[in-house]
Amino acid sequence: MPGSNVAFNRLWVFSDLHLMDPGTSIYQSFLKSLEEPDSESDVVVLAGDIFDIFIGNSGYFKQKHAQFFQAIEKLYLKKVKIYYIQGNHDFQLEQAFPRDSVEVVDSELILGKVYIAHGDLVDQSDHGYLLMRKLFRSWGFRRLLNFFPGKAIEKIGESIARSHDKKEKDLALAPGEVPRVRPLYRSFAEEKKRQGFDFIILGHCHDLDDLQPFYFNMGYPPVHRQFLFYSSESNSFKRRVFVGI
Ligand SMILES: [Mn+2]
Repeated sequence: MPGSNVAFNRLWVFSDLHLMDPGTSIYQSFLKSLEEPDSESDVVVLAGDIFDIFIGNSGYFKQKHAQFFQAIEKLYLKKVKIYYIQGNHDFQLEQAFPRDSVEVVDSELILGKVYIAHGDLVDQSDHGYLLMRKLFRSWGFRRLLNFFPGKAIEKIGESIARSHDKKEKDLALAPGEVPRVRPLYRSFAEEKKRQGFDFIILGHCHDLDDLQPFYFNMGYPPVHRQFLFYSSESNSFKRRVFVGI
């Protein structure tokens, strides 16, 4: 399992930012947050859907997100350990980062007693999505990506992701209504707790939810403006607010 034996004092978890334009305040605030980790006992986990679309390793995405790649390089030079758990908007990233700088993880990451996943595998009843996921992460799809320029991949990816998101939004919630998937995520977290994990972090469903002190869903940062921070000193996860957005 990726990451199992990593020792750390501080841990930052980001997901579901759905970044598009580097000119936006959430993008800049995220980059600002990446300036804080500064030693080999710090870990940064990018837990999927950091970008609205980032597929494969084409120069197009690297150029568009040059500021992000610079931030990653700075962290790497400070010996901060970085994991990227792929999401359903950002995948096929195995070759996207300079060697050794970022460890790309397929679906789940275990850091001692901490379990982190994007969360797109929690709802096992969504067979259509699960099949699509398998296809998009296949070797054959990776080969196919090589024939398309990054700009085209972005366009195609956006329309596929939109259709999936739209399906979810069709089930739009009334104020105060509990999302359909919330019990699924909670029982997934409770099962991981029974397996011995102290903390379970999930994203993907954009439901800002927690079962204190062990389960946290990342919510939807463009609306909720938050990420998660852990320190071994407090041995707890706290929600932190993105500044300036
Ligand atoms: Mn997702």
